[in-house]
Amino acid sequence: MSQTETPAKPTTRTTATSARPPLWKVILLNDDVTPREFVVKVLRRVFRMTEDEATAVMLTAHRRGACVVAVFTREVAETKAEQANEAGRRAGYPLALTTEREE
Ligand code: TYC
Repeated sequence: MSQTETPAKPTTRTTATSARPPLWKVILLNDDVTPREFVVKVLRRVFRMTEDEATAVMLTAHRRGACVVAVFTREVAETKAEQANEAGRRAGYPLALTTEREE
């Protein structure tokens, strides 16, 4: 390239115009009724967590009122939240998980 030529513009974008789908948080809400062990069991089954991971998430929700369990694409987040809610319903507990779009 000669001294007078302008270099080609870089083609790599640094800002996200993103082909990635938005992510959705699954949020576990505390309640006064659902037994701790039941919450842990459901988290382990639905979110494939270890005992320690599930216990940590359960305790955070218990102490702070809510805890982000994980993030997924919208459909996966909604399916998992519903599976956990359904498990609570079937057992007669008010276990509640919601989903929220990530910023
Ligand atoms: N607070 C419940 C109890 O004391 C346990 C619990 C924890 C319930 C987290 C829901 O998301 C929850 N038995």
